[in-house]
Amino acid sequence: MIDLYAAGTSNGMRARMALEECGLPYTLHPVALDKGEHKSPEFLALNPNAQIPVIVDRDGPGGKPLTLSQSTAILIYCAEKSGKYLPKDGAARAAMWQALMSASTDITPMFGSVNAVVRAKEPHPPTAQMFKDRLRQYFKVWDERLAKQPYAAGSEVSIADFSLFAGYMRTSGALPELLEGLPNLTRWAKEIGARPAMQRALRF
Ligand SMILES: N[C@@H](CCC(=O)N[C@@H](CS)C(=O)NCC(=O)O)C(=O)O
Repeated sequence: MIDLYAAGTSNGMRARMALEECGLPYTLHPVALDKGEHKSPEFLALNPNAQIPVIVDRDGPGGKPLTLSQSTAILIYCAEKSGKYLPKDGAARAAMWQALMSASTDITPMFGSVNAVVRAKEPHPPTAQMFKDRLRQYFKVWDERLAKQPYAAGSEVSIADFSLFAGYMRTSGALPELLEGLPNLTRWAKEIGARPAMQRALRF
């Protein structure tokens, strides 16, 4: 059994998507960020960075408990543990790492940067616009890629799709204008979002 400590942010969703899609049994422990629950001594013992998500796998490698933070590390851990959503072929796997890194390290942090600037005590519109333009550009490239292939990393669903979908979902809620006029990305998002495991993962 795995314990998941998370909230409904893109990083929290990414970890829950990993568990749901990989079919690993888990218990969700919601962490109320607005109440500062991620700064409690109990939570800091799990992640001294005071950030969700965290998982504790009581049956980790070698049968020992394992505590893991970083949503993309959790995604990879669940895929390896279940043997799912990691392409076997070397070239397909390399394409998957590239897609995964783009989704996890370009999209989500850029979304976070826009939010941070917009919500700052002294908002700075030109900086916010710069980050928004960058995020839009990333999604445009994704749209072009998805015109040529059905899934984020090629012809099969992989953990890159789950990572990208987490960023897509948060953007569609907060900055929907950045996703307008991107038909291939929209087609892909409809398909990935209709997966039953994805629907369960989004219910925070
Ligand atoms: N790189 C980390 C980022 C984790 C992160 O930024 N978590 C945010 C929520 S999305 C958080 O816990 N923020 C609370 C805070 O920083 O005070 C990951 O992918 O898990």
